[in-house]
Amino acid sequence: IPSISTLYRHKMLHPSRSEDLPTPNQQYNDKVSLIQYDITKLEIDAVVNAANRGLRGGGGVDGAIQRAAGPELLKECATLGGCETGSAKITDAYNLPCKKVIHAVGPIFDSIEESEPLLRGCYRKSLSLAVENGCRTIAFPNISCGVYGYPGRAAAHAACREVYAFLKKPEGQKLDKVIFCNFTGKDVEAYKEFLPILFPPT
Ligand code: AR6
Repeated sequence: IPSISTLYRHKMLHPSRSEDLPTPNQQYNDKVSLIQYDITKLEIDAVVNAANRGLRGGGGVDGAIQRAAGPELLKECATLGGCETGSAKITDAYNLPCKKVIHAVGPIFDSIEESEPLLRGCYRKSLSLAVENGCRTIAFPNISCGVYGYPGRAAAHAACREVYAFLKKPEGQKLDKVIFCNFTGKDVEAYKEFLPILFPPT
C-alpha cells in the first residue's frame, strides 16, 4: 500500500500538525483511496458535506465544515432554496483549504429499499457536480451514517458501488481522485470490505 506521503506529494493532503496525520490510509488503485481523517483539513478540489434539506447547517461533519469555512458559507447556502434528499448543491469553500463544497442531503435511514436509492443519488449527484465544476479530486464523508442512522456496512456498499459506476462512465474519466474520508475506525472497516473488490489495488 503506497504510504500517505503519496497523497502529500500530490498535494492531496495538507497536514498542519503531526497528530493530524491520517491513519490508516489505503490506496486501492490510482483513483480511489480510503483515509481516516478530518475532512475539513483536505486540500483538494471538492469536499462533500452531509447536509440537511434546508442547507441550514447543523452538527456532525456539517458543523465541522461550517465552522472551518466561516459564516460566509452558511450565507451562500441560504440563497440556494434548500436541496432535495438524494441530491446535492455546490458552493464556494471560503476559509476551507478545498476549492468547493458539495452539500449532499442523505436520507434519514428508513429501510434499505427506501433509503439506498437516495443515498446512491447523493454520491451520483455529487460526482456529477464535481465534474461539471472542473473539480478533479473529491472527498466524501460517510453520508447519513451519523445522526441519520444509516447502517455503516450498507452505506459503504452503496457508496462504493455508485462511485464504481460513475468512474466507469466517460464523465468519470475527468476525475483523478475519489477519497472516502471516514472519521471512525469502525466506518473504515466497512469500506475495507468492499473497496479492494471493486477497485483492486494497483
Ligand atoms: N470529517 C469527516 N467525517 C466526519 C467529521 C469530520 N470532521 N465529523 C463527523 N464525521 P453526520 P448525517 C462523520 O451526523 O448522518 C447534521 O446536523 C461521522 O462520524 O455528520 O448525514 C446535518 O446538518 C459520520 O460517520 O451526518 C444534518 O442535519 C459522518 O460524518 C444531519 O447532521 C456523517 O455523520 C446529517 O446527518
